[in-house]
Amino acid sequence: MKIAIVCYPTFGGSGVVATELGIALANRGHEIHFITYRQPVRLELLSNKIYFHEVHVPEYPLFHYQPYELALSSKLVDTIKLFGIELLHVHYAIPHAYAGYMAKKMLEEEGIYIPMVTTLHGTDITLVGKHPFYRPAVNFSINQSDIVTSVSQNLKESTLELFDIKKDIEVIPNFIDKRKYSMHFTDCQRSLMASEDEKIITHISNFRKVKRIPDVIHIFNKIQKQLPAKLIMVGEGPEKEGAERLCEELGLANKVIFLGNSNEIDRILCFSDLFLLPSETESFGLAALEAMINRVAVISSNTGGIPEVNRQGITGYLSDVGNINEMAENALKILSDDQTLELFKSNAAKVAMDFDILKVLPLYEAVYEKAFLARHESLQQN
Ligand code: GMT
Repeated sequence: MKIAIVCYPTFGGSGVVATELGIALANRGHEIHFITYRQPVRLELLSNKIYFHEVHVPEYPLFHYQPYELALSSKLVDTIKLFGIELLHVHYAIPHAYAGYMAKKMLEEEGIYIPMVTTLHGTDITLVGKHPFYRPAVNFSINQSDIVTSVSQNLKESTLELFDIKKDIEVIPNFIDKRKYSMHFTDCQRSLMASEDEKIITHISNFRKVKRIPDVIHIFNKIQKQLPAKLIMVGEGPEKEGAERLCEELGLANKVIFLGNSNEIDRILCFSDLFLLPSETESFGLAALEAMINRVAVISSNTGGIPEVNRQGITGYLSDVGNINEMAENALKILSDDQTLELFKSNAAKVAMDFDILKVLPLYEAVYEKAFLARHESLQQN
């Protein structure tokens, strides 16, 4: 099938999922067209089945806000016509489902009917989308999608609670491709980051408020008082500067390493023992799953869709948001004895395999097939 994928090209989870999905679909023989404002960070264009089409938004001084949705929907119309694209898959409702709907309508005027699948990722619903300024448009474009999917059961329930949705929402969880990780290297080079007796604790995110970065630091502070440890902080975002300051204040500067954004998170996770994800909310927690497949135990909050990924007492522990004392205690339970740590690490890798791409990809393919057939049936009826 010829499929256009619209996503954010940045380091956020939704863009990563969309990109990895596109690459995997191309490996299965589909022709994939990524349409976004920059080449997605995890996309390497070394396949004749993968195309990237950049959306340009020319600056015009009259506009206080440059109209990205308009440029995106025009680009969709042109690309869909030029390449004979058969299905549109938009990741993240804002503004992608809205722009996709406009493109569909413009194409219909020309007798081209294209089904649209919308995948909800989390903040498009729970943080941004529900705001009264956006809600009517988000509600409308979700209902206008031919098929709607969400990345967790919890996100499906939140969407039904927060919006007036008339469509069924299919849950298709996020996924990982173990083969990608195990192919790269065998030597984790742990010694680059810590001495032999130190445990390595990692956090990866876009450093926004919702990630509760100060909690990460405070949990680590409590852990390192009990056993030698290093904290590796990966990512960039508005909370990073404050986090660096907090580390200084707590006297942790030489125990916390800020690495910035990285394309090598598998390399970092490879030498990590524990992953911290104390988020305020998280529709799924892809970063935790990526940690787990790399044999890293997870200490997280019990919010949103995280319990669908991190299993209490098996792959790690979950606590109420903000309960940093319990999170630190649980971290110490896992870290203080090698046998226990090894058990949690191997459990994490085992449970992560429930989300293997080979299990999840056919679910998306089935959805595409369904959307395609439904579109054709409705055309025949009219
Ligand atoms: O919060 C982020 O890290 C970015 C955000 C995004 O939209 O890219 O992530 C959301 O989508 C990810 C992929 O489906 C999920 O794993 C994250 O849990 C979700 N973030 C939130 O719900 C806060």
